[in-house]
Amino acid sequence: MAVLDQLTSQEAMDLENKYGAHNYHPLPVVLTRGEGVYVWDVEGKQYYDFLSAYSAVNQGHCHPKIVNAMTSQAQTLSLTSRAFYNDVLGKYEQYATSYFGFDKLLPMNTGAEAVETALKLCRKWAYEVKGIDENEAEIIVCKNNFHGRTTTIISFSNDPVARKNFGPFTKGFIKIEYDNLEALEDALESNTNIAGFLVEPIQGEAGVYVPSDGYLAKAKALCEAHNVLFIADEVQTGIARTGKLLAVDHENVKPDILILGKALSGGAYPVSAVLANDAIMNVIKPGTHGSTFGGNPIAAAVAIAALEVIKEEALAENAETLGQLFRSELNKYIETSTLVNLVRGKGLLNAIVIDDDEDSETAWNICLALRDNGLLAKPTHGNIIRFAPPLVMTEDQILDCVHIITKTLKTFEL
Ligand code: IF1
Repeated sequence: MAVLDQLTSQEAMDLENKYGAHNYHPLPVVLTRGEGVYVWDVEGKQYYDFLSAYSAVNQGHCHPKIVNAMTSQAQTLSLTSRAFYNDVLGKYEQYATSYFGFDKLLPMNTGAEAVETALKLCRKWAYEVKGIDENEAEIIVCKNNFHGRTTTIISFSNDPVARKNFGPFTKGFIKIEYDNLEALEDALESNTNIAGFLVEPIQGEAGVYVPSDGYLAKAKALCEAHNVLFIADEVQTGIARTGKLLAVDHENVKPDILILGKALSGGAYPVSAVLANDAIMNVIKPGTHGSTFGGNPIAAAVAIAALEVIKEEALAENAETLGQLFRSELNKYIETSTLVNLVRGKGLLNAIVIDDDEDSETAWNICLALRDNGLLAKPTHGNIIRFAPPLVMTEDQILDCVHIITKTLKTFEL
């Protein structure tokens, strides 16, 4: 067998199982091609993609404009490292800072790296601007957060699977309940060494948990009153997914530090970034932080194209409209369902909650049946299924998807 011979699904899965570390439990489907809202498996079956690579592929699979930017830059200059300037990074930084309304951008590659960058930036600001004594800074985080997989980030996770036997852990984090302003206020007042508050505007991994109206705006105001940086992790919620450019835009909140990843490249390439104004970002000096690949010309060219697509195709507006339609159609079904308790979400980041235990197999089995019916989704817990299609959907397509989902759910009703 030549290395690049076309594999059957079974062969491809066997290879991953035998030669790859077992750090995932994928749905058994082997994809070979994607275009827009669709992906195809190696046997040629077509599916709606309702995961969008965890919201990285907001612009749709293989968007021609993004692919074009990537291939043409790849043929010109791919990587210089930051030891030298390149002629694309500055253009990207100018474009993205004006796009999101910040003075400066610090380019990284993955979401976790960008979160790490934001934490380092926040701590440095705390010591050098706010005046906290060295090594005393604390950052407030939320229970049931998901911010990535690095040692420091899992240090403030409360997911036992993500943490078990990876210690010792990084200190300097205070964990409070999500969507609880009193808890935030208590934590802010608990000591004078609080540097920042790191929060997901909607908790994705927790099961698309949307906080109460006004939570983010009031949390931001509390942070301001305590001279504490409000750090928004919009890696998953950002870039049109929730029906606005950023999820914090629903409450007109401007974070002090903004973390982006995933759809910043439309899924074509790992591109992440941290944005902040000069009063914060200027604590970063040569040598204090960096990355070989961060800000490389391909990433810069891809990110410009990916951000342009969001505006040109009005994807935030489309996510808002189709999201409302999706939830209202599913709610019609849920009214008479004994299987599904509710649908929740914003824009095209939604989840249904199944009336079963968190550690049940129901959501997984429903996802297998959805796959058989031509739609790919993934459980976030045993009883929650996330629905996050690419934002380039049409109304007809989303109604077709609602049909597939309700038809499938019906077969699980008691
Ligand atoms: C995996 C979830 C999504 C994120 C937020 C940072 C990162 C992520 C808010 C890190 C990453 C991922 C990674 C993925 C599963 C996943 C996820 F199910 F855990 F919640 F998207 F829904 N901040 N989210 O959601 O970004 O370093 O991965 O680029 O397989 O671990 P990354």
